[in-house]
Amino acid sequence: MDPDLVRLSKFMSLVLRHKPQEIGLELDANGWADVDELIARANVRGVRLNRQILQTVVETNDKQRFALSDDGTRIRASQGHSIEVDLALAPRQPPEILFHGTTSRFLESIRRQGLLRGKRQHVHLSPDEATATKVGQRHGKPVILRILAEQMHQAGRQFYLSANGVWLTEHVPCQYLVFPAQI
Ligand code: HQG
Repeated sequence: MDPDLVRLSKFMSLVLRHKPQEIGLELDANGWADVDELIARANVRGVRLNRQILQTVVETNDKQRFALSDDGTRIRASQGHSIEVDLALAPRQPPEILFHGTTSRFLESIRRQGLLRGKRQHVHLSPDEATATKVGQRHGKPVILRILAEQMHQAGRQFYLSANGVWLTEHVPCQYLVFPAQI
């Protein structure tokens, strides 16, 4: 991704996932912001954004982090929020196994408490090992955990699939985690 677009993606992640108040933006209950308002408020803060650039950020984003409403007037982050929003995702049957990329310094705590959502609204799970590896690499040398998702689901725990392919759940208790053998 072009460095200017990466910078804008980070800015948009900040205001659409974590701190809309930083630019005086309001999100609705489902996490949507008005596109014209976002552009105007960004420009007041010196962030050069217009309709066309925003469209390019949405379309070229490496993880498809943002979604526009069908009529193109609203935008939201597809996942990753720390503020309370209701993405109104329908519960979905997960595949048998999902993956979570993390790093070794978190393992002791994960063994005790399972996967916690921390500041975010959900625990984020990946559909394949390659994606989980990239997620884990953000924290250090990646360690990939397997999640017995189908068993969790059968036990009544809900899963959601974000618009950009990230599986979301509230908490993964230890009994559904499989740690790599060498650790
Ligand atoms: C760890 C990126 C100690 C967890 C990615 C992770 C993802 C625990 C870290 C999205 C724990 C949280 C989210 C426990 C979990 N004790 N540590 N009990 N349970 N952890 O960044 O999943 O680029 O909040 O393993 O692609 O790494 O932002 O979550 O290492 O989809 O779009 O606590 O962020 O997307 O870290 O990543 P994060 P994550 P974006």
